Amino acid sequence: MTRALVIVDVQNDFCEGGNLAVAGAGAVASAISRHMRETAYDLIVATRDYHVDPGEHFAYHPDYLSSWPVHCVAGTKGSEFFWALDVDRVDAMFSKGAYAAAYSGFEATSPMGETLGQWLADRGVDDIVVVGIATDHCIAATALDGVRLGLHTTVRLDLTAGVAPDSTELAIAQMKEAGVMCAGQVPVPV
Ligand code: VGL
Repeated sequence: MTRALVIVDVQNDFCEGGNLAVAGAGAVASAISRHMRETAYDLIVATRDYHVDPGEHFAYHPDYLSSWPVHCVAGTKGSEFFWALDVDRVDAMFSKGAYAAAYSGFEATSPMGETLGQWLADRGVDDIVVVGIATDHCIAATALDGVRLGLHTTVRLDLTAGVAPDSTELAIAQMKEAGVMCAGQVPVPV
């Protein structure tokens, strides 16, 4: 098996102090960096939400389900990776969401224009471990696409943070139903 770690959206705006902060996200960033030091992966990739004008994905009165406060605008501090994420270990970076909502990391493309799925396939990756933010949105969408693409897909719940408990629980049930391996426990933010 060729195994890749897929780090989803560990960006300033999703961490404490950001425009769409998810409780516990900063601690998850540190835990992912520790995990990278302790675990051997063939490849490590990171995705980022990178919005220019994503239409109704942004709203002044967001519902926090399908519309959100302005976040991860391309070129702003909020779109940068959170400081505690050790980006030196990342082999390739993929951006998504310029002109429309894009929850799945598989909608993201490299600076060369390759999709994440193509990039992984070209390198023979058949096993992915998905970590990052947010469990109930971008993690779930990425893991479900991983299974659809025929990849052995694991989510390390202990290396994720969710927007809300109910939608996180629902997302975990949907992922398990689809054949995603869900390992570890959802962290309880302090
Ligand atoms: C995300 C809400 C809006 C995520 C992105 O990364 O899970 N959540 N945009």
